[in-house]
Amino acid sequence: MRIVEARVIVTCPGRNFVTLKIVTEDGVSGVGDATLNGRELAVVAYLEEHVVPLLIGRDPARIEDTWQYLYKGSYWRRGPVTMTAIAAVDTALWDIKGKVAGLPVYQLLGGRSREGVTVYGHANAATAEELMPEIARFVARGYRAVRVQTGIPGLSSVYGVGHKGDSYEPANAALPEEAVWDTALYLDHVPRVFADVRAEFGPHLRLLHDVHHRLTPIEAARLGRSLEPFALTWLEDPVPAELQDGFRLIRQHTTTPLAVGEVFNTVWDCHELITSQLIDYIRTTVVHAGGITHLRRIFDLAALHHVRSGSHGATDLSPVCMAAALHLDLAIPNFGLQEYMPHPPEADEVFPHGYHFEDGYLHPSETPGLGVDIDEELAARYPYRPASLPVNRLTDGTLHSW
Ligand code: EZ4
Ligand code: CO
Repeated sequence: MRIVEARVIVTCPGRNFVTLKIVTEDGVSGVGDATLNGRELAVVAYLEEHVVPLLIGRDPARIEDTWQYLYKGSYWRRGPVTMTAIAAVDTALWDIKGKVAGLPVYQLLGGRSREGVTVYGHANAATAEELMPEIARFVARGYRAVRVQTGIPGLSSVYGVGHKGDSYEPANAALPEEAVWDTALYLDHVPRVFADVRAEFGPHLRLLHDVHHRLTPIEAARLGRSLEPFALTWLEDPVPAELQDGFRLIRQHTTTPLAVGEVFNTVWDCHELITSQLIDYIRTTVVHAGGITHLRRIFDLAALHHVRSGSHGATDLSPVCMAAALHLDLAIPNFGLQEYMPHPPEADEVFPHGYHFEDGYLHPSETPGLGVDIDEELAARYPYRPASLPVNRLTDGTLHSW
């Protein structure tokens, strides 16, 4: 069997998504997510100009060989654009393999290791008063874990805190919006919020918090220590993680569990974090870390070092990525948690899928392959719109990050 066609589909049902669809000579097709938030068209060009010509005529069954060919054969290894493109190919080939075998992809990965995929939702609120009902909404719907983010008194906007409702969209303007950040105000406020949340919801609800890379290691150590009484499941992205050694310092000072990895694209971004046991959860996911094939490799290394998975699952990862992530989540021995931000209805319509939420768990589709597709006619009705993530400046104007 040969690949005869590979199409790159760009659509914006509520937000931008890039999808690769690979078609074989027998008419079997597979899909892969290729969305890189705010840099979508760079991946489109990489795929159309450099990858699609290499796919035509190849055997779609050779998933590992194709992965190695695209990774090693380009000379320029790694990087988010390259790895997102490779992920899309890899995901589509797993979809095809499942369809040809007549099995859901998790069966090809070793079968189920659990009954369902435990997910966490996002409770965001501008103020502490609005926060409690938001968390209660998730509890009422059966969520076992909730990420808690709030506004900070004295700061007019805070990344990761959206409007009321299920989905927020940080990539909100064609050119990046700019916000002001103050670490002292943040470090003072967050422990008070978690004290209130624990007082209201008791000791058993699993709570998470995302720092979005805004602290230095010693600041993060202080935050982690001040949150210890509230027993978080994880503190996410405490520092920018180019320097893996930074986590060593945080680790010396706090027992608050650490999660990182949504911006990583290969195992080389986290091998030190994992092998030195500097983190507790690795947040790499299918679309940005080289597809199912490479993510499995990262998770296997993590399993050897007491690190569990905690894959990124924000709305800029398409339902195709979510479907693929769920198959892997169900199969691996060291699954931890899966982030889940439901997509807006128009995105769910463009990407018909069989995975579903029930009682705090997501369940992948039982249909052969990934159990997700793209409705290309509908997708064509939502043209691409440039959208960027915001940036933060300190009060004196210094560029910070998110
Ligand atoms: O900032 O998906 O944990 N989730 C997050 C997300 C990310 C966006 C970036 O594209 O931090 O909101
Ligand atoms: Co995050």
